[in-house]
Amino acid sequence: MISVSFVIPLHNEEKNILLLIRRIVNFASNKKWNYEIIPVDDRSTDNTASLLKKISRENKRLNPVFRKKSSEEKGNTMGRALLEGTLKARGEFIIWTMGDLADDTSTYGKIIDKLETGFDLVFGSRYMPGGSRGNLDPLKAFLSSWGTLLAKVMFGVKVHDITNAFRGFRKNIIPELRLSSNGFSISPEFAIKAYLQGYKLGEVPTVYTNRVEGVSSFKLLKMIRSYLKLYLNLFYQYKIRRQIN
Ligand SMILES: Nc1nc2c(ncn2[C@@H]2O[C@H](COP(=O)(O)OP(=O)(O)OP(=O)(O)O)[C@@H](O)[C@H]2O)c(=O)[nH]1
Ligand SMILES: [Mg+2]
Repeated sequence: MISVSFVIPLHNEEKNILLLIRRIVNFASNKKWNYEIIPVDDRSTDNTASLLKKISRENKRLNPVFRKKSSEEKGNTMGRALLEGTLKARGEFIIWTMGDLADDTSTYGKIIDKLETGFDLVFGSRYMPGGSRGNLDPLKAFLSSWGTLLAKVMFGVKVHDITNAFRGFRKNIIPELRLSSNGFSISPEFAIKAYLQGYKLGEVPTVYTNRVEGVSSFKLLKMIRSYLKLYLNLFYQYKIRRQIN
């Protein structure tokens, strides 16, 4: 039985993907984990897909997904990719880790250790003591801390970093949450819903590294708009409608 599934969202990461997979393989083999890696490519126009096809023929632990954009999908679809990879995953524990080498490999072990002590969702946290946002640019740092602060004020979520998609969780919590964000808002949506449904949230410190290679998919205004829309919807759904009913 597979115990850990790594799910990696990818869009045009030909310069990063091989190194990331090598790092995961080294880490998970050293730990003697029974693991699989599910890279989820979304319409990359570089060599990401062909590289994935080649290496997955050589390594049976790789189980890639190649998404085709459906007609109603617009813009960034990282959220959909992460969910699709998660549904395909066979592990008891899932780790979402980014395809641009942003996440510190040594955090994988800390996440799994914490999940094994009974937590349901464990964040790689840049903002808790011991964590660091590294060289993340100040505007993004502001936005990401603001996203976490607002979730604390509006919903009472107590962890320090919910906007980082880097996290691990028990696969069996996913169906009940009915996550629906297409893009980057999947990160706060997952955290807020899991908290409100009573799951046990934990965090471990991690050090973030800004991408060195490849092109960013980050769009500031779209991100702010989608976060606000998400938070207001969840507030209505969980705080107002439930009180009326
Ligand atoms: N499957 C999929 N992955 C995506 C999509 N957009 C971005 N990604 C991946 O999601 C991860 C995060 O995207 P990034 O472009 O790094 O976004 P960011 O971290 O906000 O910005 P930078 O790191 O500064 O570039 C990376 O692994 C991307 O390859 C998408 O539409 N589909
Ligand atoms: Mg990134």
